[in-house]
Amino acid sequence: MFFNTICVIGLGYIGLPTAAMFASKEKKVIGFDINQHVVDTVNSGKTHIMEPKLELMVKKGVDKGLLRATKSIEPADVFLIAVPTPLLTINSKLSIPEPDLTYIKSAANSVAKVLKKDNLVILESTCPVGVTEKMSLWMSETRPDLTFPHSHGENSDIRISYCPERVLPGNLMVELAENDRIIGGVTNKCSQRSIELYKEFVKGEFFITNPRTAEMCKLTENSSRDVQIAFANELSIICDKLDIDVWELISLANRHPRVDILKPGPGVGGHCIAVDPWFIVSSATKDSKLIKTARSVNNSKPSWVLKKLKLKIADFFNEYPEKKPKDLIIACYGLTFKADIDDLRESPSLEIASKVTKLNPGQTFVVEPNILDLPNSLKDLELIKFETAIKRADINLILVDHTSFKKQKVWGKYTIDTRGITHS
Ligand code: SAJ
Repeated sequence: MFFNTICVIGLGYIGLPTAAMFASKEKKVIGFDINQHVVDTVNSGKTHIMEPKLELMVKKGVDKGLLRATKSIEPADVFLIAVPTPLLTINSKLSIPEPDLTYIKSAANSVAKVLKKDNLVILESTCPVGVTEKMSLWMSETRPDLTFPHSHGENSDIRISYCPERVLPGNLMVELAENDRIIGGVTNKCSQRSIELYKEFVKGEFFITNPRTAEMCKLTENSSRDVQIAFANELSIICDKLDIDVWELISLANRHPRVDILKPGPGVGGHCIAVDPWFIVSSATKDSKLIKTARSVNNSKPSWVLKKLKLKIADFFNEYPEKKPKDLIIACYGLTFKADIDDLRESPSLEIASKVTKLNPGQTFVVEPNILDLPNSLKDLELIKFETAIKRADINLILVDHTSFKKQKVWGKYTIDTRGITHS
């Protein structure tokens, strides 16, 4: 075995579970994060992320002295980079959001400073095509005393690979072990080393390719899902116009042996599907028409939901003319970007809920069982319990299909169900 110590850079949704998984296999793991709160939380055997089975695994690793978090990158045998790649603000000329590689660049630079001959560096962060090769170049500039695979091939001192994760939040610890992995080594030896490492806990198959294909593979998987969700969202708008129940329609169409339509919703959130397609669009703008259109279909869904809400409010006052606008109570059910998680990143429900308060002259309630406090952008709203909201609200707006919401059988006439839970 060529490795004893693994340094995981970035203890977020991918880095922390991966670090905990290696520790569960008796490996020594150093977890690096720039955030002091994250470092302290992990070192106390707790987690800052809600994910089934994660906290127990972190606690075991910390208690056994195998997992330790730190704010400085230390020498190791393997460096696994799992830092965020957000989008920069809109590029004014093209209106295409550009990827922000600052975190990857800074991680590469810090890792380079402590590199030793025979180290393996794996990039797991989602990135535009070509970044792994660039990372090898950036590191070689910081460490001219070492050789790197982009220039020295199989004889290089350092091995570098791109190995994207494909785990689903909510089922992360299971998928981390069971999913197949794409291994994009800069050379074959880089790939072989990476497989040797992941074999510690991955039960799925390994598929070797080059870094560019591996990078594009990750982007393709998420863009494919985005395009399919856009189709479902477009159908929901068309069906509404044609007075057809979209949920019934999809379930009937899906009885065809080769049709499998996804579910419409209030829009697409999370830090992957709502972001990654832009990495393709920004690299090949003219040729990514469908991918770009899917993004705009999904991005426009929150406005459509708000239009439906305005119509519902008008219907409500037609039926109850004695009610005053300031007495209207609207309840929004769910803020997370999907069901049964606590993650609010890029959630369309956040945008919708904040706009509901602006168009509602009365009170707006929010029900979100998976968070304790509302984010700053929603401080004007009131976070309340489901039972109170369902009793008091005049209009219900269902934004997330949390399991607990599905237990409610009667929602009332003035309900907008963006997730189809009242139809199941
Ligand atoms: N959504 C719909 N309708 C659907 C399915 C999803 O509106 O039928 C919405 C969800 O509500 C959510 C968004 O799409 O707002 C994304 O949710 P998701 O469950 O499709 O995906 P994520 O973001 O939780 O995880 C995705 C996964 N990618 C694919 O399924 C191709 C996961 O495997 C990746 O590892 C992850 O992105 C990532 O980290 O890239």
